[in-house]
Amino acid sequence: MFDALGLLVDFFHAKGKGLNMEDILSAQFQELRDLLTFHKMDTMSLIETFYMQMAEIQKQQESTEFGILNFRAVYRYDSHTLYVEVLSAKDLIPLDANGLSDPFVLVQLCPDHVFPNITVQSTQVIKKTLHPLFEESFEFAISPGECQHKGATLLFTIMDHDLVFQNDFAGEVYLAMEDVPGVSGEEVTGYDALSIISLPLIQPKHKAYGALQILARRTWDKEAQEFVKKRSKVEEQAA
Ligand SMILES: [Ca+2]
Repeated sequence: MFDALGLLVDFFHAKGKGLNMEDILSAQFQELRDLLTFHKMDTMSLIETFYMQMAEIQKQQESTEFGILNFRAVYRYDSHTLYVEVLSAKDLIPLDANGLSDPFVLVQLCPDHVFPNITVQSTQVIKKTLHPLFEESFEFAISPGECQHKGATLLFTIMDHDLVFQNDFAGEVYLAMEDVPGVSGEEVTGYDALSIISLPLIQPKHKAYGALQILARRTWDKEAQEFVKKRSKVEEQAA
């Protein structure tokens, strides 16, 4: 008798050289379980999940396809202040006809509902380079509770400034606040002694599976739609 399932199992198994059957089933099960969990979540939790997923995707990226951002970040419990120093970037993608870009970096704390009073800050524009040196410092007054909130994320958006046309998107860098030195309450030595964090830029094609798609389906929910619209704008700028 023709045994389709048996063939399929053999195919994936590849006589022990291929994928483990347990892995195949558990990956599918995991996906389904995530989907069911997401459906039950309220919109705020889904937005928090989106940032957690992006920070996780960021951690898996080793490629430098869109360049690298170098920065320092530290949270000080004594002053309830997050200090961020945007140092430099290298190997950014050229977004101008001259084969260069005019990069600047937006520094932002996400999600908005966790940091409602924090405005987006920006570096200066560095003209005509793919290896900009920014060396600019920013401070954010936030509580330890906000830092430890589910999904709390430090987000850098690297843009190419354009005088005539809309600014172009060069990439994003996500860092979960829980990974910022000092957030867990540990002693942090002098600011200058802090090591530089170097992370590759990612683009929206590194899409978070799940949370964003489910938010998009909530057409009746104003907050979900606003969030999806904001993310769509980033995707358009990246196109
Ligand atoms: Ca430009």
